[in-house]
Amino acid sequence: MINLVLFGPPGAGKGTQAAFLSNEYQLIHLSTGDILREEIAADTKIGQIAKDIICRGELVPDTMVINLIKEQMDKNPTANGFLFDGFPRTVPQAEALDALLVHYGRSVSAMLSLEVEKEELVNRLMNRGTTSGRSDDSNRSVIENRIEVYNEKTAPLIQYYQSTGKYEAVNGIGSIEDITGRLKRCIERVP
Ligand code: B4P
Repeated sequence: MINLVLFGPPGAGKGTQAAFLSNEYQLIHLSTGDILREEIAADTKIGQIAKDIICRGELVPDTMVINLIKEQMDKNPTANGFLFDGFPRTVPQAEALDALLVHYGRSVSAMLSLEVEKEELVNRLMNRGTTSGRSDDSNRSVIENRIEVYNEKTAPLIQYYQSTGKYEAVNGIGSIEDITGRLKRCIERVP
């Protein structure tokens, strides 16, 4: 049973790679970005709160995303494993994930960190913004804010997972297939 954290800055390719990996390893794909966008589309209370925060490129409150992840895990008690995409994004989220997994007798198997430099991230997201309809992808200053928020609040998780020996850096530049291959080689080394 494996539980993977797919990590990286905005636009690193987490969502893109998660689709292949969850299928290949029969894992439940949990993307907090996708879940929040569903809440926004359904105009729920959570969606109404998240909408403006996402538009500005900030992070939604920890308790909100932790509860959303818990709900999804509770719905899938017999899952083969989970692929967490875009979660955790803060140290309190990582601590909450560890506690949730302990509750199910599981733990994080590996944290796979896609490494892509800033200019490439901005280009990819601006490019996606031309077709995605995502408000957070269509404005350069919002994209740059997302990257700053990542550096300030999310990048410290690298140290968090390094300290437990779970961190694996993966070059996120190249063709989508090549990057999938790199990620699969890391997953196959997971004990
Ligand atoms: P996410 O949905 O997680 O947004 P993301 O970081 O842009 O996704 P990703 O990196 O997966 O991009 P993708 O693969 O699609 O979050 C959106 C917002 O929700 C956050 O800013 C935050 O406000 C909120 N949120 C989400 N989770 C949260 C949490 N845990 N706590 C608090 N707030 C949270 O790739 C991007 C583009 O690159 C695509 O167009 C893709 O086609 C392209 N691409 C991918 N791989 C490529 C490659 N190898 N070469 C060229 N292009 C590539």
